[in-house]
Amino acid sequence: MRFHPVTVILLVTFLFSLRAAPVFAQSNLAIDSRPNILFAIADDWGWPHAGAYGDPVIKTPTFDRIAKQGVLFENAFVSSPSCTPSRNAILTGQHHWRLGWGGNLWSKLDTKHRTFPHLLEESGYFVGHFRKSWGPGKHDNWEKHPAGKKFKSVDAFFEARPKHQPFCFWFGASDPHRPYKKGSGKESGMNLSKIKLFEHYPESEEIRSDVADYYWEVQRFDRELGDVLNKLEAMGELENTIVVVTGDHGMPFPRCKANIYDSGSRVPMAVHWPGVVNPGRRVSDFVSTTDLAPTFLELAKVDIPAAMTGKSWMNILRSDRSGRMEPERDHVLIGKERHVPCQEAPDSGGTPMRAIRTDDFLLIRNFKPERWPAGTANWQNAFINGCWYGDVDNGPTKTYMIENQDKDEDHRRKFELAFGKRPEFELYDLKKDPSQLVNVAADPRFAEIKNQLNDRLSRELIDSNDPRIMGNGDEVFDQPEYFGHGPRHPDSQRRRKKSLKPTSEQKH
Ligand SMILES: [Ca+2]
Repeated sequence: MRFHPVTVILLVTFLFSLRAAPVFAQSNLAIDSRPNILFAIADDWGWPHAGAYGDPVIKTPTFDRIAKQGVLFENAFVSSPSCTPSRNAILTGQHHWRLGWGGNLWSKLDTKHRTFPHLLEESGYFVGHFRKSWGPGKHDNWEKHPAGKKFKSVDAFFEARPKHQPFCFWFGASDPHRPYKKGSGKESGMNLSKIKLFEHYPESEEIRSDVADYYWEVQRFDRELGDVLNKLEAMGELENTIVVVTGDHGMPFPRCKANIYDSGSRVPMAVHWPGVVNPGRRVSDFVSTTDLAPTFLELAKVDIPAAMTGKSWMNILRSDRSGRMEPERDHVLIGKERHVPCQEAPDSGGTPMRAIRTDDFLLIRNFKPERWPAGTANWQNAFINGCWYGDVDNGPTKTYMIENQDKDEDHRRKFELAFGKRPEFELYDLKKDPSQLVNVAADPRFAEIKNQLNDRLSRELIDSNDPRIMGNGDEVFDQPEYFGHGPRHPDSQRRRKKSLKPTSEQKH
C-alpha cells in the first residue's frame, strides 16, 4: 500500500504534534504563575482607625477599597505591641515568646528561625523590602536581611524584578510613628470635635489635636499605598497579587502601644485577592499576625515549617461567607516582654504580660506586678538614665496626662490606668466594658470564668514552650542587651544637650 506524499507530510506533522504537545505543556509550566504578594505595614497604626471600621474623621480610601473589594478582618491582633517582637512574629510565623531575645525591642533575632521572605526566595520568588521592615535591632548575624533585600524605592524593586517571576514585596513605612508635625491634623481640615477618643483619655483639645496629627500620618501611608496599587494595576499585575494591609501595633499614645489592651494590640487588617477572595466580606474570626507567614507559604505552595505556630488563612480567604468561619478561631493570645528597659536601676527587665482575648473577655496575667507597666516616673534612677515613663513615647498626650493628673478625679483615674501599676490579674467583661477600663478579676462573680481563661492561657503557653511560664523568662528576656534608647524627661534632655551634641531620639 502506497501513501500520497501530502498524506505522509500530514501524518508526520500529526505525529510530531503529538510529541510536541507535552513539550509545549512543559514550557508553559516553566512560567511561574504563583500569586505575587504585597505586604503593606504601617508603623504604630492601630484598630479601629480606618474608614472601613467606621472612624468618622480619618480618611483611608485605599484601605477601605481593599476591604470593599476583598475581606476585612474585625478581630486581628499582633503577637506583641512593640515593633521588634511584633515584626519578628510576623516574619517567623511564631509568637514572640518563642524567639528568645527576639521577643524584645531593639534586639537580635537568632538565625535558627526561618523567615517567610527567605523561604519564598528559596522557592523561586523575587523578594525585597522598602523602608521599615524587620526591627529595630541589629541583624549583623544574618547573611541576608531577615525581610529580604532592601530597595531604595518602590520603582527600584519593580525595575529589578525579572519578568514572569512572582514577587513578594514588603511595603513598609515609618508612618504613623512619632514625632508628628504639631497641628498638622487640624490644619488639614479635620474636625477635632468629631474624633472618637478612646475612653481612657480625659477630654482635652490637646489630646484631640495629637490624635489628629496621628491620623494625618496614617492618611499619608494610605495615599502612598494607593500609589503602589495604581502601579501594580498599570503593570497588569494587580489581578494576580494578594495584597495584605495592616499595622505592627496600636497608636503611640498612653495605654495604647506597648499595652495588651485592644488599644495596643488590635490592628486594622484587610486582604485583597481578585478571583480568590470574594469582595465585601467581613470576617470575625480571631486572627493573629503570626498567621501571615503560613498563609503566604501555603499560597506559594511552600511547605510550612513545623516551628510556625500561626495557622494559614487559606480556608477563610476562599470562603464566600462573612462572620465566623472557623469555630476554633474563638480567641487569640497576646503578650509583652521588654519594650524599653525603663524600670529603676539595676532592674534591666520589662513588664512581662500574657493575655487571652475572646469575644466576651480579656484576661491579662501580669507576671511582675511589682514593676511599672509604663516605666518608672523616677527618671533620675531609671535603668536608662533620664528615661521617663519609658514605655510611653513622648508626645503631647503623654505630657498633658502627666501634668494634669491631679486636675480632677477623672484625670486622676485615667492617669492611673495609663501609668500606674497593675495587679497580677486583669479581667475585662467586654459585653459591659468594651473599652476595658474596669478590672473585675477580684470580683467573686467572675471567679469561674477567670479560672477557666487562666487555665486555657496557661495550657496554650506551655504547649508553645513559653519561657515566661516555664520559669526561665528572666534569663531569656530580662538580661539581654538593649541596643536602643528611650524617651527622656524634658529636663534630662536639656541637661544632655548642654554637655553633648543634640541627638535625635531614635525610633522605637
Ligand atoms: Ca511600631
